[in-house]
Amino acid sequence: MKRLLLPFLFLLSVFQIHAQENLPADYLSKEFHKGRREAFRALMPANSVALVFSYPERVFSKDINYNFHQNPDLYYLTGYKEPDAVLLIFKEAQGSGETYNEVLFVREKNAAREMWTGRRLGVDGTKSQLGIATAYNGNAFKDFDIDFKKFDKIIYDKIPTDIGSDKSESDLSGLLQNFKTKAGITKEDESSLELFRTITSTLREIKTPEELVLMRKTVKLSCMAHNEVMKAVGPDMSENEADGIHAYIHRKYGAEGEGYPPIVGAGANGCILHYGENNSTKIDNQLLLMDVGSEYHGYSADVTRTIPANGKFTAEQKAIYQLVYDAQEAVFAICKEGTPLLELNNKAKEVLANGLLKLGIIKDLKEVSLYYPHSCSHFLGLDVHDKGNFKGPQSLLKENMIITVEPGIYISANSKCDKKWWNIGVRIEDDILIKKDSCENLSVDSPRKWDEIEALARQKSTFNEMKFPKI
Ligand SMILES: [Mn+2]
Repeated sequence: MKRLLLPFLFLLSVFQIHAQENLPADYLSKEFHKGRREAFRALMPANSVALVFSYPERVFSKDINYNFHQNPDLYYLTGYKEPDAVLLIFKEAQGSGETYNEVLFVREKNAAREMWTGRRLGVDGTKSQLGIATAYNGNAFKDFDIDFKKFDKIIYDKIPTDIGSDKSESDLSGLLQNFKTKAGITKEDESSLELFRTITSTLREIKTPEELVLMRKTVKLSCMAHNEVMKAVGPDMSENEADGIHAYIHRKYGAEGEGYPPIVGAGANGCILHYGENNSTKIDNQLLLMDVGSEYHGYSADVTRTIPANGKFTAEQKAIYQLVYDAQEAVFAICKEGTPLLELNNKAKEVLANGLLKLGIIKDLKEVSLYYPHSCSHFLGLDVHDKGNFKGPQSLLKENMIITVEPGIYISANSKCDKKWWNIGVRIEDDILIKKDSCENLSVDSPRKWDEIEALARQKSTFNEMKFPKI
């Protein structure tokens, strides 16, 4: 018997993809996700059900997809990181006998597929690692015994219409189609979408202690990356190389990648708000604007620093830089619980307008939007532009919100001012934790004052010593 069993076991092991070892030890805990589902349920109306689908996979090149990025709402509620999934949360317990109040449908284990496209948690892993007691394979959703008509409210997010299908019941397209059929949805119900947005925004705009640990980490390591580039940068460096140093430092400290496409623009490129080509081969003696933040276990930093490539600000660059700095300081001073969100941008705009007038760059305060066309703040968290309730003037800052404060001035060539100001683009962006009577700058580890930046730029970076063969 033993002799027969051994080859059999060996065969089994060939087709088994083993669980991964040496994973980070600081992922959000299953207790965190359970707590978030309970908080979600508490905000649901009586006799309701909510559905949260995974994000679609997207094509990068023919038969190759982009690295999958989970829907932050589903990640927040479950920790599940794979595509083709749907979570159901019920307000009240369902079923008779063994009841349940949540169900997660996941990708089925498949050794052959896992050898090609990576490990799958499967039903058992979902139960043991994510602590979700009721989990099924996606193909069971079609016949899952649920009468959607008995609920007073079905809560769901916008249903994507531009996704591919593998013609199975269990991919995202199949799950969505079966949901629409089972629930008799022919057109999205606006009030359902609104309710979904309100609940997820209400939860996600306030960070829990576990989230704050990860937010502090992602922001701190992004600061380390900015500092290293400040030391390493020189006129001969390309934008893309500076971008690459950020990416390397992020990964060195354990981040999965970046929370958004990095903006690394020199001179004129720094005046383009969402510049993303990062392909200028030389920074030259220009200002380099870097809006780069890591993503660490799902949480995004959003930090911008603007530095002189040769290590010294010119008089004009310094004047603009100081003005943006002053605007940021003025906003920090009112960042605390109870301040209306709209006040932040009003304050930034007021300081910038007065400063530009004083420098003779504008003739009328209203012209400030020529050079400061965006707004000052947004929520920050799992999404770089995170969810949060914004309902006009009555929306106030609350304790444990995290927002950005990011005033900027962008004077592109041919602007109607003295040409000595042209191609100066400055943004300074910090990540701010709101407290009861004040705020805490989480990105304090990267210098913001012009003289501190110049001092750091005089230091040598490890990257300056690295020599690679010429090709
Ligand atoms: Mn931002």
